[in-house]
Amino acid sequence: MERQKRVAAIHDISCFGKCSLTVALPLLSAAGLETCCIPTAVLSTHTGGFSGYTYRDLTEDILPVAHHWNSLGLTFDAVYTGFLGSEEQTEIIEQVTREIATESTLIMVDPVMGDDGVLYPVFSDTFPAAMRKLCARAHVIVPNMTEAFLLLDEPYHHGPYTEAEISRILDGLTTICPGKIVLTGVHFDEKSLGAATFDPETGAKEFVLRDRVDGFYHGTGDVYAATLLAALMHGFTLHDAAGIAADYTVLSITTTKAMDKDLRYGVNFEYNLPTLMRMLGRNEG
Ligand code: PXL
Repeated sequence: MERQKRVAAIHDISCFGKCSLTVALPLLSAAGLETCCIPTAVLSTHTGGFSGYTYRDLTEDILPVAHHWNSLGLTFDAVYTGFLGSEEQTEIIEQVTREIATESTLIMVDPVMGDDGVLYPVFSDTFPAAMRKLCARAHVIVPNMTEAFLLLDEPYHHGPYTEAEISRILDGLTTICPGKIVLTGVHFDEKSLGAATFDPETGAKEFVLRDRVDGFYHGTGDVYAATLLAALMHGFTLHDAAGIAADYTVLSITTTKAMDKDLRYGVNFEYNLPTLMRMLGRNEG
């Protein structure tokens, strides 16, 4: 049997609303990966559309977890970071990667900061600059359009975008992250939506577009990023992994749309997990 790959997911736990760790862990497990986690904060719900949520910042707990793992000699095939509980955590996560990542560890940073041109309310205006530094240590970053503009310190605009603009944004992001880039929320018209990828190894800029499903479905960025990582861990190329992530995200959205439920409650990514396993080639037996 092949060696099982081990991933450390570093995100918040939103106890209700399906995003961050409650999405990443089950998706990565379904992909056959050993999943470990460092929670960055605990919230009663995510911040997207709920009011009155609880918020416990776990900044102080992060490094002790990494020290302990280090003392146990644990190694990781990937470290995957998402929503961070405080600005200080961006530096702490850099230290964590120094402790638990080896030369062969893939560091994937989803620079979770905002949506629809708006910084999430828990972050201050200085957060994007701090996130920029963390992206410099990543082998893969997965910003959405809002996060890309924040990282580039440029004013957001809604799209549709042109190929030339997306290409320019990818070029800008290469000055922030030396690794692979998967830019989500890319669209050239109102009918489609997808991602643009840049692979510094080949220099290729490619697009992965799918039919747009109307509506704002919460947590889809996390479904996309976790599935992307799962596919990369299974050896798919960046472009193919971006395609699998797009297909699985669309599937989760269309399943949710058919259920007609409160969109703040997250997408039904669970229903199609057997399909994800097949997409990743885990359908034998
Ligand atoms: O899905 C990104 C995310 C993660 N964690 C928290 C959030 C959000 C988006 O709103 O609020 C707490």
